Amino acid sequence: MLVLDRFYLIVDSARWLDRLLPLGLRFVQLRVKGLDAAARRAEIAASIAKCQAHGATLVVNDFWQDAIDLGAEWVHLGQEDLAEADVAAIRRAGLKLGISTHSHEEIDTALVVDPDYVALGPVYPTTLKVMPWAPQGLDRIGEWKRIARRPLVAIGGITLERAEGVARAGADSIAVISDVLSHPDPEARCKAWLDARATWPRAS
Ligand code: TZP
Ligand code: MG
Repeated sequence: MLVLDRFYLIVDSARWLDRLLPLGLRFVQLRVKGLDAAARRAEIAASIAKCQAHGATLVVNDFWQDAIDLGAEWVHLGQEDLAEADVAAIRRAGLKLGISTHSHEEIDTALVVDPDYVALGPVYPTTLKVMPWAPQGLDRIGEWKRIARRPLVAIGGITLERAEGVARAGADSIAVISDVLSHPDPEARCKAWLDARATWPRAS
């Protein structure tokens, strides 16, 4: 089975990468919203180049056609994106695919396209995204692992203090936004995550 880095940072701009990649980040998602096409493609291209220069892997959120055109390795899709995406084209281009899920129906839908990971969220309450789903809690992680039978990414409201519990519950990788990017010292916080992840037990 594919092994994901246990720390998965999500950034909203390529500028974060100059600051955080030198710390040893290995798995990063670029999640840009609200840019015009040219600005968005420039962000994606810059992020791919920066990650390549540091031996890190970039996952492009939402914009699967840009990800193909610009030579990304991974794309991440939500359920609405998945409904409109050409998954066959993504696969033909050799990209790996991660999919967000929040309910049993959504994981059933996700598994039809045989994704390389499934993300479950929000594990805890998150302020970053307005969502109709109640926090999933840790028990859901074990359940999702059994259903998904592939790498599981846990996301939503996960702080460094909560991370070990999330890993123990079975998450293969933990995706984080605000605990790092809204921290007064993002570099120090990112480094603390990178150090901590080596100490987490693997559930299976
Ligand atoms: N999908 C589910 S929760 C979430 C997304 C994009 C936001 C995660 O952000 P944070 O700050 O780590 O809670
Ligand atoms: Mg999306």
